[in-house]
Amino acid sequence: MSDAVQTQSSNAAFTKRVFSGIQPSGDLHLGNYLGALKRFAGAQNQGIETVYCMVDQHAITVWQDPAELKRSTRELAAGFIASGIDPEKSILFNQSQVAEHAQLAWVFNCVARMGWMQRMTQWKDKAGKNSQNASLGLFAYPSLMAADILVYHATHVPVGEDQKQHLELTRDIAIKFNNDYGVEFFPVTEPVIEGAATRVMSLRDGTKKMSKSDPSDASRINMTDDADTIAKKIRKAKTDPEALPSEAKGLEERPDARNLVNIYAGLADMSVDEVLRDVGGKAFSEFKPMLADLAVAKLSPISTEMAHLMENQDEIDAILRKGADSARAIATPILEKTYDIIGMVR
Ligand code: AQP
Repeated sequence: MSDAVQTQSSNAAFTKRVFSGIQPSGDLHLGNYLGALKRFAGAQNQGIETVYCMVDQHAITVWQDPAELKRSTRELAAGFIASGIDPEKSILFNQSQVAEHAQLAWVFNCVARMGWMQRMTQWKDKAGKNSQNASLGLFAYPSLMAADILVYHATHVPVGEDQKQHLELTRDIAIKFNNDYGVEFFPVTEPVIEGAATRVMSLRDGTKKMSKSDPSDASRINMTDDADTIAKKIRKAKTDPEALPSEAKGLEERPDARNLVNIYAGLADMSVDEVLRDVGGKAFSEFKPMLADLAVAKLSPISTEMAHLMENQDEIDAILRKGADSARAIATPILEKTYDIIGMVR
């Protein structure tokens, strides 16, 4: 999609480093878990350097209640840790504590083009018909996201399918910067979007993604929902009257059914075909309780741990401060070098 010319063919010169972030803009849900958190822990446990961030500056691109933003940031940190992110192994912090993100974002605002931003589907979806009234920050969101990633020279970014377009824009910004200044300074980041549930859909509409901002709480499973609530939401999830097929292609025209099977596959670490080999031919009245049991078994230990961690908020704050110090140790020299490349006197 870009006006940038692709010249950099590999990231061979860069050490493999993973970066990803989540907005503290509401309650974490099953989409965030399967599309992001679960895979973040996977990358950490492969021994790769991992940097994970609560992107509070992204959250304020739409209005956030200040007290609620603080609570959500700490709860999100608890969600990361309860999902297996170990602050001793990964760098874990909130974005606003590392000023280099916003500083590099300004540079990228001057590299990225208005037309690139205007094409972003998230901008079109979130700003809607009222775009003149949307914040400038919401428009420039992908530029800050590029800075989040590139200020660490991150080479790999695990995200859900919904973030693919923003990552392509991150690549375009890196390529244009490198071309404009005749350097190979920023890596051309690889999106890591794999597995069965990289796009978890709404339980009320299998064509819409599960989202924190959906006004219907029944559309999503929150990570803090108790067992009864999870079972009730799955029981009420939209489906169709047919039994489950025994092969994935039988789900092609059945978005609601496909979503529930995808969720099962994501939670069980199975492929969709493996799930259908076991449950093909079953009615939803039989499959839904199986899915509810699996969801409760996987999510309950996480929500219990989150509640436990939230009892000691000072400890969470200390973890985030320490993580921010480690993040700055990587980001500061990269920003300094960027300033030098673009000709800022230091
Ligand atoms: N439905 C989803 N399926 C798979 N992955 C998802 N992610 C979000 N929703 C799904 C992944 O979670 C990570 C963090 O997302 P985010 O909170 O930073 O932003 P978002 O994508 O805008 O999430 P929401 O829930 O839709 O928030 P709102 O409603 O506030 O916009 C990303 O890796 C994302 O891919």
